[in-house]
Amino acid sequence: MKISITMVLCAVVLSAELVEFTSAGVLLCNGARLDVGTYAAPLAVDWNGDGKKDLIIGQFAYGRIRFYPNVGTNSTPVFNEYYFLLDGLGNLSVPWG
Ligand SMILES: [Ca+2]
Repeated sequence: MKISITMVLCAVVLSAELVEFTSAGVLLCNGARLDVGTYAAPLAVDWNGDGKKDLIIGQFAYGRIRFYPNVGTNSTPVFNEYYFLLDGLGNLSVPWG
């Protein structure tokens, strides 16, 4: 169930030519492998307001939410690193397990 939902989200927000989600938790982005963990739930959105779509990814372990800033462009996205999103109490998380 989680994999199906993840694949739908990815297909809706990203071009299949740019990013491809695999069942092993690996995003292929312009030929680069991005390990986002199993049962990840990616969403592309301009999170930091710079006009380029970033990745927000809910990870299975501990329900933490990763923010991958796009340091490329919208047509050639590049995601080099991620940060965990925080709220006032610590790591922002969603139910997991
Ligand atoms: Ca952005």
